[in-house]
Amino acid sequence: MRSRFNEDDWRDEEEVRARPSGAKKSVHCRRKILQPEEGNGTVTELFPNQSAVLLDGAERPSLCGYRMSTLAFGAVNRERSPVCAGDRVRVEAGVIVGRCERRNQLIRPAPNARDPLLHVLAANVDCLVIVAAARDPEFSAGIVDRFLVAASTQKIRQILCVNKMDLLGLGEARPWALYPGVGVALAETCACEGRGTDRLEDLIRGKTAVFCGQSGVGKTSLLRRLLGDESYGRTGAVNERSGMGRHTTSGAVMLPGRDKSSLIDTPGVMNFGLIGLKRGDLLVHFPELHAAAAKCPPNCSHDDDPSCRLLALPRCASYRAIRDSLA
Ligand SMILES: Nc1nc2c(ncn2[C@@H]2O[C@H](COP(=O)(O)OP(=O)(O)OP(=O)(O)O)[C@@H](O)[C@H]2O)c(=O)[nH]1
Ligand SMILES: [Mg+2]
Ligand SMILES: [Zn+2]
Repeated sequence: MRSRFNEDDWRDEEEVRARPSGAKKSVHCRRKILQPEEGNGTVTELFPNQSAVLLDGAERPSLCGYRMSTLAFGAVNRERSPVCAGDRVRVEAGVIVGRCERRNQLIRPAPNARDPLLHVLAANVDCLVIVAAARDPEFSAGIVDRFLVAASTQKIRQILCVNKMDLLGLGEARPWALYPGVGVALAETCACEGRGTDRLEDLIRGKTAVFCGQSGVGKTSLLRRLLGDESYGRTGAVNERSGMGRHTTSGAVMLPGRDKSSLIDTPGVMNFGLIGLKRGDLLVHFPELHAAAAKCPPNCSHDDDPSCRLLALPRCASYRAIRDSLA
């Protein structure tokens, strides 16, 4: 799938950020991205015209509005909301007056072509837990690899969690078994019975971890286990909106985990935008392919040359599909 965002979206934002302050006096000149040390709280969840912010040292998040005259938003970038889960912000008298520079961010492609705005799902995370299901929905290496590339480009530690292991029969193939060999930590879990979640807990101890993946793979169910909170994400047996016995997460939410970890639950997504990533810069995010390419014939395009060293490697098809989707 082709990402709708091109490099120009990214560059526009960079340019505005880089504009020396005072260069052009306008109504927007008070709007700037703050330095990390200017923040005094972390955004945990978004609501219409408000965000929940956990102020440093506070026990619980509080709802805060926005001071649009000082928030770097709208004229300065093209984001759908002024802040996102995980953002460090400056709060004064219960109002968010500024947002701090992000150390990383995960941007979701816009759901439709008419929406020109960026949707930042989460920011400032230590690890991305890509949740997939062994079955129901079927495991898709293509989706996992896109998430892995997104994490790698943002220098976020990659963890793959394959959930619903109870649905896999004994001796059945595990196409995800290759990932530990390419530097991705792997946990195999069954959120229903709580199997394998100890390993996952070890991997994210003390970290800010964002849980992403397709809808229905079990992200919220895993968080319920990791939080030790049976009620998290449940609205009772029947979903009040759909009338079905199912509850889908509608927006990102950051929750305090055990051992000083912070866990971010997100709605099911198929993809992250690989914004600003050029075709020629993709290979390095597939470390085993990158290493193999050193032995390819000179100027190998990694396409049809039978002596291409990538051909025999399991993630070659994934690499090519992502490469061909990039501008
Ligand atoms: N068999 C089995 N079912 C599971 C497991 N984990 C979760 N489920 C079921 O899968 C369904 C979806 O689980 P959720 O935790 O809501 O999935 P999600 O990834 O949060 O979904 P979205 O919020 O829509 O993105 C629910 O019916 C769960 O009971 C598991 O380990 N095994
Ligand atoms: Mg969910
Ligand atoms: Zn090659």
